[in-house]
Amino acid sequence: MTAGKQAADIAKLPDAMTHALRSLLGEERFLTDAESLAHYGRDWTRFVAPAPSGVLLPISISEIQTIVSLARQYQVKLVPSGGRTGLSGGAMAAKGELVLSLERMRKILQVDKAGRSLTCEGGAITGEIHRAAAEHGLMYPVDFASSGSSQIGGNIATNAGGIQVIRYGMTRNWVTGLKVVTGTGELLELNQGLVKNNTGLDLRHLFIGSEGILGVIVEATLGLTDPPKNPRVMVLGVPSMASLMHVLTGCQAQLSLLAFEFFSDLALQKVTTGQGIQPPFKDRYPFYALVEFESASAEAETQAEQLVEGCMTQGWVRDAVLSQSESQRRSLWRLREDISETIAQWTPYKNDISTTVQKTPALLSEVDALVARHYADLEVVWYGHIGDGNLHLNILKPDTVSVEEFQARCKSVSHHVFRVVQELGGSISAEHGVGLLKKDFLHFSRDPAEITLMRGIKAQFDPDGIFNPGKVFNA
Ligand code: 2HG
Ligand code: ZN
Repeated sequence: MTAGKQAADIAKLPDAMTHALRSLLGEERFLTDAESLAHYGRDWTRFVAPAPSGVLLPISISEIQTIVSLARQYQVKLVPSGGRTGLSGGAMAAKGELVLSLERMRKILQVDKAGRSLTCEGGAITGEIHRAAAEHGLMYPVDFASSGSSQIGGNIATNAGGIQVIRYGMTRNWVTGLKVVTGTGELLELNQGLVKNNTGLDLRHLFIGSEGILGVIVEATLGLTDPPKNPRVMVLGVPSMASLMHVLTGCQAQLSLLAFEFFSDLALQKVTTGQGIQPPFKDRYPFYALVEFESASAEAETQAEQLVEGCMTQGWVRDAVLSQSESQRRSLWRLREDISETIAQWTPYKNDISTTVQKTPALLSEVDALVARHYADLEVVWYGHIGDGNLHLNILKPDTVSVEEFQARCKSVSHHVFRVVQELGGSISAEHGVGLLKKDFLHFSRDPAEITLMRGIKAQFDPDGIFNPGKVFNA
């Protein structure tokens, strides 16, 4: 990327800071052209316009420390930036901040086969971590549709979930060590990749899910595990949420489960039409389950077939397809994994909500009734990680309505949705984080005492409020 037209916002940076950054990073790694500002200033959210002052591309921890100390000296804000695949505006730079991109710090530093761990720089791409682990016969098990461009620092800062949480848990479960640069410019080495370390408060966990408000993650050590044996996928046509829960109970008891996902009929229609892929069945059903399991032996396959037959006898499953090859397994996954990207063209209003698995049908039916009342004229698409109690609710913007009008209308209904979530003891953000989009609603999931403590912790790590201001809560 070459430096082009200077954006008006660059004037906001004190000259002395601009000079210091130019001499630290050169023209090549301090970008101020309009195209770069627009590109690096935004994540995958589309409700806020990017407006950073510049983009910084450091290549070392010491450069990052210098940047933080300059930011403190001149009171300029920094937005840590990974692959910017987030959906809550956590990586948006919309107020003249400097984007601190880790994209030039993406090396895999070490794979320790005996210790089953991998150490990498904060900008390492998730998919490259998967490949590096696979070269050693191991697996980093956090996976999702955006793993080709998302970076590990961002995954950790948002405690990313994904498609196999039911088996492996969230990112938090796999982080054994972190190096972070805090808002004071200090480099902290947290937990050093240790499996066992009971020496007081574990600050590593504060950075996991911190959304960049405490500092920036510059290096991570991750646990690795064995890859699953012969994973196979079934897609099931299901008449109701209650049936889906019966199927989940059966799968938990009888299969070595890797994923249990769901999507509605409208989600299936959008993804098959949008991506030009074949629907799994001739007939249509209200919901579909995508079940992935290990089929290490002939008995495992027979057991899965018997389970599906039993569910059909009960009326819980109406139709079923089981992958017969690796390429079929991948095609079936596309029915679920490609939904988000397919519906992005309708600038959806997204809600990423959860409750306990048991209460998930109640959450879906109550929220569904509510959105049917408020959005009778809009298309509502449901899908998600039903086996984790996590539902993705997407409301599609009609072409005739402006983004601003649509957002205002949806935001006013969010209060009602989040009240239902709160009453069911759930979370207003199961995996995408609070960022900019959910911060006005944080009190639906966290009580005032917790939020006060969060502010106090932020002040300890970042006394001048340099890092990611206005995200998670107002400064
Ligand atoms: C998924 O599960 C992602 O596909 C994206 O978390 C969800 O687009 C969404 O709402
Ligand atoms: Zn998801």
